[in-house]
Amino acid sequence: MSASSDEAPWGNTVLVEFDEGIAWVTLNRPDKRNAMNPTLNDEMVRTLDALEADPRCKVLVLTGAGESWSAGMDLKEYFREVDEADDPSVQIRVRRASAEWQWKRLANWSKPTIAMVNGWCFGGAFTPLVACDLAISDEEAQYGLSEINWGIPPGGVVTRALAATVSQRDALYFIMTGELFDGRRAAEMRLVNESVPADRLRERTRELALKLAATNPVVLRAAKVGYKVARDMPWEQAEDYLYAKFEQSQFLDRTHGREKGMSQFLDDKTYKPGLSAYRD
Ligand code: ACO
Ligand code: V55
Repeated sequence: MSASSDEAPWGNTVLVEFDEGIAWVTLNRPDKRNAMNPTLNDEMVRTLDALEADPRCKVLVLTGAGESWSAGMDLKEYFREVDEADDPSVQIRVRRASAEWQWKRLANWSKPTIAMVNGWCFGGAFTPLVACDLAISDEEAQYGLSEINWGIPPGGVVTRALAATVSQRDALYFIMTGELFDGRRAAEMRLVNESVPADRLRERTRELALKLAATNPVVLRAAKVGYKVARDMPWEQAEDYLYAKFEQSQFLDRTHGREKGMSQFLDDKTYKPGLSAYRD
């Protein structure tokens, strides 16, 4: 594993390690339980932009340093200090950086993304959680839509993200009570794909990440972006758009995976997807 270099665009609040095509991106304010302050938000914007162009990153895993994934928005630096500044332009700038990485860039990122939830996940942290394509949680991780306890309704797109993943019953229950729930419950309500014991978290996430890292990146991008964009479209438009994606990926795939796959099955008879779907 190679650690971040000195000239890296990420700074102290974000760590990046490269490992066989996986970029392990760690929110790194463990003393503040990885609460997201304006500095971290700025560094995450730069990190995502840098990794998008970095061939060492084929898949991104987002995790947290220490015992927390993220304690949500930094109550002091993101809320109180911005209120005290009493300057709309500060609020606009700070909110923009937050949205830019937590969902605008992350949700439509060109490479696969996995949230590896290793501990606390509160409030604003639900946005990057849902923006990641897939999520694996520690069974014991604790989740909370704690806003109600702070005298604020969930803001940003927290509630919108929740509506894209869990049922209305679960969403409203946890939004309105602020009660905590664990990783098992998060998996049950499909907020995350699965939950595993803490000692298996990294291994299971790595296994999934390596599978994605070995998949044709052009086709993977068309498939995931296609899903995310088409799910909000009328059917007629979705069909036309998905065919456009279909042809676009054929055009962009310099490895000609589609033609090769068909030829291996139809002509050479060397490949049966049902038996060896992920072989070259
Ligand atoms: N914003 C700012 N600082 C935070 C945050 C936060 N969201 N979460 C933790 N911290 C800071 C604490 O103030 C403390 O700082 P200090 O050492 O300078 O006093 C430090 O992180 C450690 O926090 P503790 O509470 O001492 O850690 P503990 O392990 O006992 O508890 C826990 C961790 C449960 C995460 C607790 O800190 C907590 O409840 N945090 C708030 C979580 C929350 O509700 N976030 C949602 C905010 S609203 C939103 O995101 C929109
Ligand atoms: C929240 C998150 C925000 C915000 C206001 O509920 C509230 C959390 C990510 O931005 O601007």
